[in-house]
This record gives sequence, C-alpha cells and structure tokens, in this order.
Amino acid sequence: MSQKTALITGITGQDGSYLAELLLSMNYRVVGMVRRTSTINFDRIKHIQEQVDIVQGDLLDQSSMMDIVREYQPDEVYNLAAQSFVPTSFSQPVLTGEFTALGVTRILEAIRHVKPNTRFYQASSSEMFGKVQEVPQRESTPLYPRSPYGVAKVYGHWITVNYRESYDLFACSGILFNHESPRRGLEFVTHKVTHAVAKIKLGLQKELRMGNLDARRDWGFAGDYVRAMWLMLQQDHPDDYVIATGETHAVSELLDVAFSYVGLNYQDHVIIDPKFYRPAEVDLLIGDPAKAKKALGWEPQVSFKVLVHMMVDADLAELKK
Ligand code: NAP
Ligand code: G4F
Repeated sequence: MSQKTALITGITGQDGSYLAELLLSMNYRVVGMVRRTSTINFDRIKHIQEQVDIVQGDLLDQSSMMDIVREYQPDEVYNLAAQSFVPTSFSQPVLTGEFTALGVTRILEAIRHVKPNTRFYQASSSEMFGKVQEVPQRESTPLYPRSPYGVAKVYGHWITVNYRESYDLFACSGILFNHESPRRGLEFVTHKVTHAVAKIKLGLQKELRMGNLDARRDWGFAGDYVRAMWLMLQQDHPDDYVIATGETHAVSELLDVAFSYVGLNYQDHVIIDPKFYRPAEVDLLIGDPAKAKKALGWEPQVSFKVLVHMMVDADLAELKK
C-alpha cells in the first residue's frame, strides 16, 4: 500500500505531538503546520522533528492553508490548532473566534477547493456542552457553551457538519472531553497542580493559588485520545463521536490525589484566589463514550489516578534535572 500523508495543524501542541508519534509509528508521512514565531517552540516534538515535514502556515491566513493542501496533497487533515485556553478566550474573545471558529472554515475551504477527497478531523470540545442539558453528555445532547472558547468551538463543530452535508466532504468532529499528559500546558488545572506538587515536595514552592475547586471534569490521557481521532478517519462514513472516560472528578479530588501521592495534604498548601474564577463556569462534565466504543472499538486505557501520578512523576523528574 502506498504511504499516506497526514497534515496536522497544531503539531507543536499537546495533542499534535502525540498524534504525530502515532501516525509515524504507522508509517505515515507527517506534515506539521506551524505558525511563524520569533523563537522556535518545538519542545514537544523535538524527539521526532527529523521525521516530520514542518511547514509554515496560519489559521488566520487563507492562502497559506490553500498552498499547503496544494503542495502536500494530504490524505488526512487533523485540525488541532486553536486558542485552547478558556480564560484567554474571555480576555481575547475576537482573536479566539478568528482562530478557533473561522480558522476551521478556512481549512475546510482549502480542502473543498483543492483536494475534496481529503479526510478531515475537527477538534471539537466538551466545552460546547457548557451548562449541561443532560447527564452524561452524548453526541445528541443540546449545546450550551459558557465561554467565547466554547462558542467558537460550537461554530467549528457545526461548520464541519455543514461542509459534510453540503459538499459531501469526509469531515468528522471528535467531541473530546478534557485530556491531559506530562505535555499539557502549565496553565491548565491538572498540570498547574502536579507541577506545584512537585515543586512543594522539593521545597521550591510553598503555596498554590487556585480557583473553583468544585468544578467537575471527565479527565483522560491524551495518548489514548489521539488514537480515537485516527480511528474516526478510518471508518466507511464520516460521523461525530464523544470521546471520554465516563467518570467525573472534582478539582478538589485532583488536588487530593496529587498531593497525597507525595505524602502531603493539599489543605496545608492551597489558597483560594478569586483571580482564577471565570465569568461563567462549566460546573460538571461527564461524557458517554458508548458510540465510540461500539463503532470505533475505542476504550481509554489510563485511569484518572494513574494519569495524575504519571504527571507528578514527570514533573518531579523534570525539576530534579
Ligand atoms: P494546545 O496544546 O493549546 O495546542 C494548540 C496548538 O494550536 C499549538 O500547536 C498552537 O501553536 C496552535 N495554534 C494556535 N493558534 C494557531 C494559529 N493561528 N495558526 C496555527 N496554529 C495555531 O492544545 P491541545 O490540548 O493539544 O488541543 C488540541 C485541540 O483540541 C485544540 O483545538 C483544543 O481546543 C482541542 N481540545 C482540547 C482538549 C483537551 O482537553 N486538551 C479537549 C477538547 C478539545 P503554538 O505552539 O505556536 O502556540
Ligand atoms: O484545566 P482547565 O483550564 O480546562 P477547561 O477549562 O476545562 O478546558 C480544557 O478542556 C476543554 C475540554 O472540556 C478543552 F476544550 C479546552 O481547550 C481545555 O483543554 O480548567 C478545568 C477546571 C475549570 O472548571 C476551572 O475553573 O478547573 C477549574 N480551576 C480551578 N482552579 C482552574 C483553576 N483552572 C485553571 N486553569 N487554573 C486554576 O487555578
């Protein structure tokens, strides 16, 4: 069989790095789109950089997307690039809409005009469920986003469905619940906590300032979730799937699991700081991955506790270097 080519937008991000590793292990030619920066920011992909074709492009720039699709003729496109941090979407709502919402249309337009048989994956999010209308959340649950990020993802989700129905594109939307790893950005709550735990354990930090400890999330491991993205594009028909563990945990449980792993009590170190509260909160997320299990044969492999311990271990090892 001839070698397949996959284009990944957002290859320098958490998911992009795991997906690139997975596709390389299956003998894909991997093309990674990166935006121009004044300093290179390839930390998460430095171990595979030699095996990947890096190309400059930006979700804000239509012609760069067209040129990349024309030049590389990808069989599959994974659109992972986005402004992905919810608090930043409140402070930069217009930019978030440009990247996270309209960026999806730009890449779909490039595919439609240049190579319409390309298979397309859109990184949709459980943030679209926001103020949840059903528990657990599944593909048919009505959307009620609670942040400019969530609103932008709803646009990205529906434009993907619309291009599938209007132009017969093989376009899938993966509605992924929170997924984490040692490569997670440090501002997200899991990595903020595990990094602080490691620093406190090593005597490098004393306290940890946090926001809402009652929020609940369905947290899985990013390495498991990129497998689901690939599986969606291997099916006979394009469709949308919820990818989740089916378990929910409060931020306070995350603190408890992480601090107690190194023999500490989180209540001795955590201080609530209203600065980390959001203008509108998503209180409870818990996904029902039944459709993905049945149709894709996908199952998460890493439990919540193993995930948190993995992240604390990685932070301890990194800080001891
Ligand atoms: P991430 O670590 O924040 O990575 C985002 C990527 O997007 C980075 O490579 C970033 O490049 C790139 N990017 C941002 N703006 C861009 C632009 N204008 N043009 C080109 N590239 C741009 O995010 P992640 O956790 O890997 O998530 C991947 C995708 O899944 C995102 O779309 C996110 O919204 C979505 N998602 C994530 C989760 C989750 O829990 N992780 C759940 C549901 C959905 P730089 O390195 O240059 O910043
Ligand atoms: O880790 P978070 O910042 O992730 P959030 O907002 O759930 O978004 C992540 O998951 C989405 C999928 O549902 C993705 F689409 C999105 O791109 C991103 O990857 O916050 C999780 C929860 C929130 O309820 C927040 O209020 O943790 C709460 N929290 C409490 N204290 C905190 C903090 N979050 C952060 N980042 N920092 C805190 O100090």
